[in-house]
Amino acid sequence: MIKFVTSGESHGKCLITVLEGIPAGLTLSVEHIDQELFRRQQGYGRGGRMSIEKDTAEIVSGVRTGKTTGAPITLIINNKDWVNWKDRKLPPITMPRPGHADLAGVLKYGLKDIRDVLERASARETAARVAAGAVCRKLLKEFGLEIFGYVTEVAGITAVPSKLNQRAAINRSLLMTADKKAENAMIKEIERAKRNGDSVGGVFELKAINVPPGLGSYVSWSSRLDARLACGLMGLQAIKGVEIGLGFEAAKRFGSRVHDEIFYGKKRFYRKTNNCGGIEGGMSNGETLIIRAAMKPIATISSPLKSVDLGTKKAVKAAVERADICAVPAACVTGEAIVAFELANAFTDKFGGDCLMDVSSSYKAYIKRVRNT
Ligand code: EPS
Repeated sequence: MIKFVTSGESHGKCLITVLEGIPAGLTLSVEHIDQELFRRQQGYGRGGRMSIEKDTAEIVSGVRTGKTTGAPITLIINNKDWVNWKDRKLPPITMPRPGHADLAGVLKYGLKDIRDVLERASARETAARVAAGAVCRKLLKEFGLEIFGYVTEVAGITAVPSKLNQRAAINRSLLMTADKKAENAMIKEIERAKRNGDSVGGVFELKAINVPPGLGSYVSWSSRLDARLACGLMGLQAIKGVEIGLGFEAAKRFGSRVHDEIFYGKKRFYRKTNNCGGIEGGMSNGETLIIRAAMKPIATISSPLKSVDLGTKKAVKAAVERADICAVPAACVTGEAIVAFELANAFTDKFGGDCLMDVSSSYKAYIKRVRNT
């Protein structure tokens, strides 16, 4: 089983990830992780913080001579902005922002200053998750599994689905969407939100290819791959909905228009449709995984909403902090990392192994058996 914990605050010294359960023998370099950290920092509509930070990871344990040893891997990302914050005498924040962790956070932990909540609740933490996901991605790549995502909607502007798979165009796009016309309209909406002191959300889609059948299990609710993916993605800041395959649309149709018929050819079972998003009975079925997540607009808005002061209980306007106007592409990159983690976890559950060689022989034996079924 692979597990990880992150620690660190948005304006603290650093973010830390401790990742356990990665088999020994995996080639791992900092460049691989940094490439993903760089991707997370991109996207139209980001706030001022992204021009301060240049996220890079330091590997401080679990890797020797460029290979994992099987021991917990510790990754550190320094916050460049920390030097600007460490000696600041800041007044307490007492005006909770609707939509943020502020109010429930101070009530739950008995705190007086919202800053004690927001420092950890901030999506800055997702950098640490992307670092963990980058290692998981590297492991999955050894077996041909790849994960990629793209933005399908920003501020209600929807991209044309047929254009969305073009990976080179996605990489070039300011909003991780290959539909140029939609991208321009999305940018206009982000600009409008900026002028109005507002923020926007959106939807991103994630795909995982070359996933073998049988990851996850129907035998227990908590082993179901769809449950694990949904849990991971709902754990991402600002995510309010997750769909797999047709998702909510499936509920509207007759069964005959939903379920993917089974065919056999070239020594494998296959489907001509993929409405189930590659998961049946809580297990991967060998087709591409298709997952969508909906992100609400960023909670900090510079034309603030009504709130109540924690001390005086008088009506006030909510606090305004530096923030992004749109962070959907960053959430998409983090979503890829989350899917990588959940798949690597399900993969090592299935194929086990303390070292890559063991995982590999178990994987090959399984694929051979499945092919002969
Ligand atoms: C973020 C860093 C943060 C925010 C944002 C995400 O930096 P700062 O607070 O210094 O501007 O830009 O997080 C939020 C606004 C939030 O409320 O979660 C990052 O690195 O992605």
